[in-house]
Amino acid sequence: MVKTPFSPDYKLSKVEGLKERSNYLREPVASELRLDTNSFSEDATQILKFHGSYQQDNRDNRAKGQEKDYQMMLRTRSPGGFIPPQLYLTLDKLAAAYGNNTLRATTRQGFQLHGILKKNLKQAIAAIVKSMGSTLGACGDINRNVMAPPAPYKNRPEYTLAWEYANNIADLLAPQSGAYYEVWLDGEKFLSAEESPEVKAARQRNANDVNLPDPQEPIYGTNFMPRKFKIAVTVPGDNSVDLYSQDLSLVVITNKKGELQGFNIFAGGGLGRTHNKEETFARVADPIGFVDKADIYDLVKAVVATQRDYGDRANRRHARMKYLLADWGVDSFREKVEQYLGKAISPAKPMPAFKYQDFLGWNEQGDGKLFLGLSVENGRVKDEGKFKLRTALRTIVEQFSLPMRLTPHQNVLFYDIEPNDKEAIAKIFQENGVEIDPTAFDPLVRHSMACPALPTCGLAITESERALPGITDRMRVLLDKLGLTNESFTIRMTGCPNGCARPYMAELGFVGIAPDTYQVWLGGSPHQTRLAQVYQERVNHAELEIHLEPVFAYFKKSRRKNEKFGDFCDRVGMEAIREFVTKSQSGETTATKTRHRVSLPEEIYNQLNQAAASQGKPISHLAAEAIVAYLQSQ
Ligand code: SRM
Ligand code: SF4
Repeated sequence: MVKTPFSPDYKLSKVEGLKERSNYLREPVASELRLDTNSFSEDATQILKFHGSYQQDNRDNRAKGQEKDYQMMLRTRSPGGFIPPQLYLTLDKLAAAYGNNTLRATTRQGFQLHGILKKNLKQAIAAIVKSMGSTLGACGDINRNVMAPPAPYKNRPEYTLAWEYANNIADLLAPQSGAYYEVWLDGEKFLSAEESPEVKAARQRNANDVNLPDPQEPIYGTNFMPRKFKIAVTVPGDNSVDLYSQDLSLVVITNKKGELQGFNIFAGGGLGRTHNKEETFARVADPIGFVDKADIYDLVKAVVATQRDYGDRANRRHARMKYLLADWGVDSFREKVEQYLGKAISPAKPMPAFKYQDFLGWNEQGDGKLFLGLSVENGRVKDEGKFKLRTALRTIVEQFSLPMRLTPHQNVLFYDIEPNDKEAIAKIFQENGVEIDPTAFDPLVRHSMACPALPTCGLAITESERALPGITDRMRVLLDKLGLTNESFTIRMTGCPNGCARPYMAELGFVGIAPDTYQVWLGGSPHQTRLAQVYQERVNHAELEIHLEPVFAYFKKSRRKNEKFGDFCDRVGMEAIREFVTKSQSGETTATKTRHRVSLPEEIYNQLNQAAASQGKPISHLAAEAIVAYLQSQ
């Protein structure tokens, strides 16, 4: 039984009962899997999540009076985004045999397969496990995929340490009961790698009530966590993992010789919100302090135990750990963690400022070999017309047996590449119509992310992945029109307020709140170190330009030298932006005054058009320049 925190009449949510009765995540999944049905019951779908699968239906195929087109999504648990070559080839085969012919790199460094029928789920999961992969704990009220910077710098020990600890923490917090292997592999246990003895000992170590009296699941007990729980490990200065959005972030601290000293700790980030429910909010993590390397697993357990025992198990909308920090304050939270840890947490060690990194293009990895970071638009690995990304990745893995790291920005990185193979690899991409030079992309596309939303996500209110490419194009047209041609910023879009593509950390965020309608967020930092703010509550998809052109015009007019768009919006604030926009829409500023049409003879129009094209300017700009020059010369 879980401890019930706040009041004697504490009423557990329904999911708590399902977890408790599931016999450590076995039922009703195991029984329903044997039934000849197209779908799982609602109770089974809740437990199925812990096994790394969501029941979905293709929302494009919904028709009144007909059964939904049920299909399963599968998500890998891939600490630090590691995908060994044999696993990649298996995922690729599964996408073709059982899925929708695509793979999708996620914002937490996993791969998702969509479109798997219930009858094929067991074969699919078994194949993943037999190829050194896993889906266990990729979803559900449990520790999720542990993130780490994907860069394989072999000459920078802090990067190697981040991978090692991401892996070990994933092992430490993996479910122990064996249910997963019973359900999907008929009890056969395949492990990708032996767990480190240090991790095993840390799991069993029990001081200060940190473990539960539960021999099967000493850390989680029968009820697991109150809600999903997310951890990242990173290195000083590297914010590729979006560390402020995690429940718990650890930053590797080394000495000058590159030897591990311990970790700076951040806690209490989380982005999920519910529309019109003020009590739900996005929150950035707070710095908690520094913990010596010898205590790091105990610290992780202490934070997990704090959330396990005090997180809200009655109201799932208030159940993420960020609400404990918000309700208690950082100091009380730290004190509670210290009680479980049995010692004080030291003040944090100094660190450089965190920066956004995406590691794209060809890079040296520090041991004579190379790595290649590849931009994958919205993470979707597919073949479409002449663009054959899936074929290219498969061919490269087959020929060169390269390991892969998925990045937190839905991109793919190959590493351990022999310099002699560089040309052959580049040729495979070229033959399959895939651009690998990151500077060849519009940086707006390179730095954008969208969640899947429609048609697979059951919670989607608007389009996201299918809408964002058109919207980044429209933003580029606007910027060009205003003479901001070289400007770029992070754009992130989600089909609902849950925030799966972390839009609240972006410089420009679009969050679906009603059909075809987005909330627009501005002012996140270019390095994802602060939250954005709501600029407009509801903007129809077709009217984004009306609300954004004046903001870009204001930015152009009033930015400081080299100031980035997100920093500008944050500095001037939403009120000033809205005021400027209102004035400009009513014609009071020069930025976007009402424009008048002027007719031109066709020949002159054609000449102007050609001149505009050759100068790379919008025709209206060139015409305005010419007329202003003429009038001034009079
Ligand atoms: Fe997410 C639920 C997709 C990262 C916050 N997320 C979902 C579901 C499973 C919908 C559902 O519950 O039925 C989505 C499946 C869509 C589909 O068709 O595949 C979904 N989330 C994703 C992915 C695939 C988005 C992507 O573009 O890559 C990401 C998978 C990551 C992974 O490999 O584990 C994904 N989700 C995130 C993140 C970002 C992160 O973790 O860094 C967040 C915000 C951070 C956070 O958790 O605070 C996020 N997803 C949510 C939430 C809101 C949680 C909350 O605290 O309120 C939900 C809904 C829920 O849990 O009730 C959700
Ligand atoms: Fe689905 Fe919403 Fe997440 Fe997008 S943000 S994948 S719409 S839950």
